[in-house]
Amino acid sequence: MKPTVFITRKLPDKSIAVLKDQFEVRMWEEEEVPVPKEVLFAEVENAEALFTVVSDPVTEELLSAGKNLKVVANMAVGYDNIDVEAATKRGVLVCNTPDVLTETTADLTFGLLLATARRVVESAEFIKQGKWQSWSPFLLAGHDVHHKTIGIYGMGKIGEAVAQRAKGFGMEILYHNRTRKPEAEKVLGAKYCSFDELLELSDFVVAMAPLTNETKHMFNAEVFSKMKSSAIFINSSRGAVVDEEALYQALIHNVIAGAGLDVFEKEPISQDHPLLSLPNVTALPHIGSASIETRMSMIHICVDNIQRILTGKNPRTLVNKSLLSE
Ligand code: 8YV
Repeated sequence: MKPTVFITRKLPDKSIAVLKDQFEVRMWEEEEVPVPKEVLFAEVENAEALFTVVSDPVTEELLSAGKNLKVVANMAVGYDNIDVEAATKRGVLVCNTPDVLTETTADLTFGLLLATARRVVESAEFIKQGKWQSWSPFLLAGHDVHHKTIGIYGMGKIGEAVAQRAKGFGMEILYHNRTRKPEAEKVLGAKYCSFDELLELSDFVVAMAPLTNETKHMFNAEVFSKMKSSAIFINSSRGAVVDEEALYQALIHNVIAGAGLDVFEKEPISQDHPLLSLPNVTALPHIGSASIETRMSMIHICVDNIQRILTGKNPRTLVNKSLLSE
């Protein structure tokens, strides 16, 4: 019998042809509705490989149901949706998709920064709604980006790619990270500083950190109160690094000037989410890596990893690396 692969989202046929040739491929086909829990559990019971996205919680309970599971291939660089410890305990390989999405996510992050500072979305709505009656000096005037100070919290690969873009805009680049990044300091002129200094000095504070127990809700009321009142906060990493209620309060009380958000604590958010009611918030539906080229590359890595693992080879990318060295 061929090993079974279960895919939780509808993918283009041609992108999974390699899997279809060799394995029994089952896929949740509905694009508007996520796979229901009971269907997911029933599918995982018979699967050797599971193809997931970040909005699929891969819990210890799900992993226990997957008695034959060998691999979870997550179509994302982040894997906070997966209980990696539970997977490792069961010998299940967890694969992600690093590198291929770095530049694409940095483009979106910088675009979100520009859009928020220069009120691009608001201005586009304004003209479409027929509100452009006359010219006035401060009509939809925003704030400059060039030559301002950007503070990047989390200088991983995407953080560095954002810094590269900031350099092109003549910005002063500050960063805070668990470890120093000599290359970014040398090549991009980025300056390492404490988290508090970053908050106090930056015109744009960009959250680029993965979601962990340490980073959860780290952007809270106290943190927002340390930022400039003219600061714009940008988040395209994970929603839960922010205390959303604290951000809402900071925005309505002018503690900070605006926010550009590609991610939210519980996605998808509904239209009545309080942050969506604020004119100084630019909100996007988690599209950081969403270019056709990059999404195809991400699928390709997942497919390749599944194919390799189910045929006894090592994957190209692996999160729980200890499993291969045993
Ligand atoms: C995912 C992401 O592609 O890579 C990540 O960590 O958040 C996105 O790029 C998307 O959320 C689907 O899993």
